[in-house]
Amino acid sequence: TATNTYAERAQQTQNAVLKQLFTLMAEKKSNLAVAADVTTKQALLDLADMVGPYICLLKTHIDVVTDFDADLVAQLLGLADKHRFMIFEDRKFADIGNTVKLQYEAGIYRIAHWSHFTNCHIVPGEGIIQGLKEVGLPLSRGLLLLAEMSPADSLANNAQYTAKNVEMAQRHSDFVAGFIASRRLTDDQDFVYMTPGVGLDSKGDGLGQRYRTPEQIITHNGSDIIIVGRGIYGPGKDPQAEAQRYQQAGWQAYLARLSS
Ligand code: UP6
Repeated sequence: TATNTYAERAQQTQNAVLKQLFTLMAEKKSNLAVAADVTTKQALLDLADMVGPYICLLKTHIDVVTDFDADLVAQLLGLADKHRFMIFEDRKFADIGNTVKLQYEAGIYRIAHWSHFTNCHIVPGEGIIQGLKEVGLPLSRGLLLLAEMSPADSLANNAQYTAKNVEMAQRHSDFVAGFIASRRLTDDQDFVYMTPGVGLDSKGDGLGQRYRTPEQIITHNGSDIIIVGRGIYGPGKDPQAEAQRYQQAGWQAYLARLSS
């Protein structure tokens, strides 16, 4: 699972959004993304401001915010500037190309206009990537394919399905920036790997979620970014202290990979 450093990969990639991500990962010494699954505007802004210094990426589910408005987006972008992190709306698109174009570009969320990254399932076929690309590429956005999922029994965790994701990513490498997966899937270092289902204190949540450690994911599986949600702001947690802890654990795991 040896890879070049994030800084080297920032130099090597032709993809502007990936270059920006790898560069700020190297500069902030962070491969931590926080999954900000909170349901009010203020809670989301407070969390982003608290964890901002420790993360490379803020992952949102913007449709769970009860009092969403355009000002939330403006303030989030302000925090992204202040703390230097990028934004990934975890929309998990899953419809035909024409429909996802509308969902990505329009509606009340207008995701393409503010989110650096988004993601999709390839269940509908390659048209989903083509549709999202028509909207996202002119805006210099990046797409992640859900090549695997964290629950053990996910239907995406199937060798043939996962391999199809890699093939489609290679055919659309101008727009596909990488994968949601538990491990590195190709030798091509131009793709970034992001892994959810990471936790240091818990093994699961009783609803199918499965947690693995940064060491497993980054050192041994060769993924690049750990995505942590409730491990950072769950009941009784101090989000700032936990973000710092996961940043350190993620970075140590990366250094261990480089020296192995
Ligand atoms: N997520 C997963 N597993 C996947 C894909 N995405 O957990 O395969 C997302 C969830 C959630 C976050 O939608 O936002 O990652 C995990 O949160 P948690 O750390 O609180 O479990």
